[in-house]
Amino acid sequence: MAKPQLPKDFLWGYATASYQIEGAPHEDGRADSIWDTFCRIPGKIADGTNGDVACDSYHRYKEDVALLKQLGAMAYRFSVSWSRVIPLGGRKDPVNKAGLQYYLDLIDELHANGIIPMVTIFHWDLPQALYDRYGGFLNQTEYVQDYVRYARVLFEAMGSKVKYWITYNEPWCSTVLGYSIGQFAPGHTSDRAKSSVGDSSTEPFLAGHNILVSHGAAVKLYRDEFKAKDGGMIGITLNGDWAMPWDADDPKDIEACQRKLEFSIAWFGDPIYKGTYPASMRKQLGQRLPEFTEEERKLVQGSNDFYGMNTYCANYIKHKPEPPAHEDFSGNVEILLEDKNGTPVGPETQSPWLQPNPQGFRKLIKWISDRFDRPMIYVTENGTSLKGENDLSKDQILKDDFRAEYFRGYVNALAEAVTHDNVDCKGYMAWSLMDNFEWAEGYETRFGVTYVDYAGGQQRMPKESAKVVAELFGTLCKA
Ligand code: GCO
Repeated sequence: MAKPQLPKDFLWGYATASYQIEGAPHEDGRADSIWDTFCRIPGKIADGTNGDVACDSYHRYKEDVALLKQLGAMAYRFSVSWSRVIPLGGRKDPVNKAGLQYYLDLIDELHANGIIPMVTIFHWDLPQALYDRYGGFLNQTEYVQDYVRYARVLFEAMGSKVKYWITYNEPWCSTVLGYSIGQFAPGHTSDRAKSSVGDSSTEPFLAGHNILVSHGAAVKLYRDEFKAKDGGMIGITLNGDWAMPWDADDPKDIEACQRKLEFSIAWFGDPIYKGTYPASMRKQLGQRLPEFTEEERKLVQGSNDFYGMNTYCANYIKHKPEPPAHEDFSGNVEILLEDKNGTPVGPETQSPWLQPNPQGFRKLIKWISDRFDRPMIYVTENGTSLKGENDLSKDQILKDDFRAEYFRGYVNALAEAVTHDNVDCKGYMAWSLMDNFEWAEGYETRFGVTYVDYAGGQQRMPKESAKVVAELFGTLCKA
């Protein structure tokens, strides 16, 4: 059997997101995003923190780029804060030149250091004004136009310098966690929101539908007006983790795994690659799942130049008795960390939902490749926290065995998938360049290959995993 390897021109690097690293929430004209306001609600963030300072990357972007260079990264995936660029968000609201300039400077700094930018247009931080005005994602007429205008501002300003565009990061999180159970901003649960149009069992699907249409509309704009001259690519990033049957001998658990993958990944992937929602979702949700009009379908189907894949772990999946609960978002399954015999998915980490399982990664990327007819894939996030990292000594943190081992497992599994499973993967962005604000989990949970000393002057110190990632790609990318 051929030795696992990756293409010579394989693009590897690191990912971050604006609200998780930038800080400076009100500097140079930036207005609140839904995450700024969400963090002010007592009890929403585990340690009561917020992104007001985070890694201070608004002021330290040159240091961040120097760090990327030091780590040998070829590419950097970052996101733009919409409310920095258009503080009030809407299509008639003014563009904030200073906010836009921050990203232009960052991109220039990356190019000056030979690092390729990959820009995420939206990574969860919706301008608060758009949620207040019309409920954000819930109002298709308003939202799609506002999003497309925001995308236009970025394409016009940065298009000649950016070859990789991602319309959305993980719409599943924005919809289910943000518009149903209230775990993520805007913490929308229909009973407390003025702007509700349904209830918390329908609104996530409506929000998801409108996100898909706005993605399609932005891709159309890019293809019509920018792609030929700028020569870039555009796609969406979807999240989902591998599903393994709780009882490997029970056909119902095996079927439940497929449903789980469909309710997370194919919910957004099928409309883009096949023009419809998955049959399992239509069956379970009936009229609560919107239908695509012909016009919407034309925008959405075929709208990916590449598939952005985020994944972290695997789960055991057990079927639940019929009928599904009304407020079910997972395909009527139970998500477990041990199988029937008590075998865990993998070792525990600091994140309750994350137990590493590298072979699950290989199976998942193959599942995605098969389901969507072998799309070009970029892994846009993959990484791990580790249990109790905050309580370790600096030396132990930098030694970083656990995370190093995670990347060995996952990157080798990726090379196996590319070499043996006919998967077309062209790049990999590890999450994350540095420790940062981990959303509802605050700063207790660290995901960086670089330690950030928040209290000690924001010093950045590369951990062992950063070295291991560079070595892995150095060895594997030789084809
Ligand atoms: C995600 C987020 C990241 C998280 C990471 C670890 O896309 O889920 O992009 O922002 O920090 O996944 O939980």
